Amino acid sequence: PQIKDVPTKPYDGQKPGTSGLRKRVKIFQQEHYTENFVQSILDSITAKGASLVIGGDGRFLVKETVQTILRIAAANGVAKLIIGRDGILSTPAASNVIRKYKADGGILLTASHNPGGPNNDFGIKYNVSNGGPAPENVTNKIFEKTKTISSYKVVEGEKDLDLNTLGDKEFAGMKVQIIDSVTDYVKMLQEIFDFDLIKSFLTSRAPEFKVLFDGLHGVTGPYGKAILVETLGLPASVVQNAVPLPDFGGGHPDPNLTYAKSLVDKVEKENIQFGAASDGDGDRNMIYGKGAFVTPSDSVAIIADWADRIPYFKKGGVKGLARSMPTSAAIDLVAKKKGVECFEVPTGWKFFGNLMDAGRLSICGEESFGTGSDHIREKDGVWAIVAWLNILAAANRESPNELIGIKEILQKHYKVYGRNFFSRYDYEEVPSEGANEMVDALNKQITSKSLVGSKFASKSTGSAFVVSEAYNFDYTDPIDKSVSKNQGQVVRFEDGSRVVWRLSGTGSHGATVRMYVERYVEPGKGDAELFRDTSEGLKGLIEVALEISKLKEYLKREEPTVIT
Ligand code: VG1
Ligand code: CO
Repeated sequence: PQIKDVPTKPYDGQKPGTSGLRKRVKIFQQEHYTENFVQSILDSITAKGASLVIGGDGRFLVKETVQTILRIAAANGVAKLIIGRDGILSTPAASNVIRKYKADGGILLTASHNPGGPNNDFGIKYNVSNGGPAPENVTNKIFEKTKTISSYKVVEGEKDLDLNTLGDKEFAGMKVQIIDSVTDYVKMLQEIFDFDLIKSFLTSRAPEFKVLFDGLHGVTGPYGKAILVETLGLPASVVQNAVPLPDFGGGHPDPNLTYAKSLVDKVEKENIQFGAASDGDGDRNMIYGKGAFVTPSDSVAIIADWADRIPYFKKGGVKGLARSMPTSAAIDLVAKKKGVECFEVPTGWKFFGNLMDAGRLSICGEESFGTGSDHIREKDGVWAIVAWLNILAAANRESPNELIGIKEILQKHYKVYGRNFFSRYDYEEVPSEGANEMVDALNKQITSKSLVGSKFASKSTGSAFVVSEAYNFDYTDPIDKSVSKNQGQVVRFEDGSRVVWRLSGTGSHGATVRMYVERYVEPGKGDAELFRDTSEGLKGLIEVALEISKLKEYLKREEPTVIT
């Protein structure tokens, strides 16, 4: 094959964010833009002789980018590419394939839950050999390379490779294996969960206990079908929006109450006890049954609490638990009761990997609809959904005289542990200037210690909050001691409530401000307090949070874009 050095110039702004490089498709389509980034990845690892996994969420530009990667990888002496059929692998499936095939890493083509299509977003993310997102020392190296790149290598005169037929092939002297996107993943889940128990529960309770899965036209449709229909024997109608589309059918493939409305409406209308959805690349999940929404912070705490009903944890035990900093402390309470370690890491799944590799972390989650465990090194939407089915099946086996649904599990949990009311307000695509000024002002209040001891009262509820602590969250990785600074501003109050502000690291343009509010209610407060509506339970605290940050003035926004 003919290898050519193509001269190029650096592009600004190729810094990987919370989860890879995410930009508008049009940006990636600029001459040499994608090539520069791919070459910079290969220059940051030992590309020669490496085996890499390639797959994406099926969005617009994935197939073309796989062909680009084939040409650049072959020219750089990569030994083997393992590619999902048609270039498709969900993010968790890719993490599994990297681990199972002992690959050196993987390039994942996804912008996750961001909309797709020619006028929307694309993304490229590098994962390392443990199957997890590259840690900051690697992403920093990639970014440095993008700033000085002057040429990239490419093979010329090769036809596009057929990505649709499975099996071993060759491309310009490099080995290529096209694998089924779903098979290995389903096998993995079968080793983790009690599928016999789930199946017998769903079959015996079929008319009253209905299930609905919504793929939101992202990558998980075929995975959902393989599990729910082919493995668990449910009718094909339990899976909707299951065909992956390059533009996700024009939707926003993010499983929350706003964007997964197709699921929420049907669950309510048809009295469905178990509804679930996943995002564009399959790593997020939402659990939603008739009249019962599970916040992701509660979800991970409940999975941890019931873990011994899941064969994988029954066998291996639960070594430790963890959450990202803005996630509610519901899981901390479970860790305390079980007597296991609990870690608080910065936002982004890459921070869990070291703890898992060191054998100190089994189950973890983020408030952003991310839940997972050490079975792989990414959050895993379909895993979380099957975990819930496994827990519900076990709970019903233990109480055969009543039907236990999501609501009953939640209420039982609150009665034992109390409830961490939690909500996130997102202000999307606000002017960066205003966002930065708001953060600076918060930092000033933190350094001057002016907040501590101050009392803020809500005008509408009359409840008062006294600040006990205010700080900027820094993290030192307990395993490799690497330090990540400025991960968000935190204000804590004497009653245990907390507010956090952060700038998003996944947006494709403009700034996005996230404000997270949490208020804990003890189990002894009684059902009326514990089972309140989230927005009611948090009303006073949200007013106080807006007052402390002067958010409306800085961002010039009255209302958030999305509330989760
Ligand atoms: C967001 C979430 C974060 C998550 C990240 C990637 O990041 O807040 O918890 O890990 O998305 O998820 P940010 O920086 O925008 O707040 V995914 O499903 O987009 O890979
Ligand atoms: Co995602």
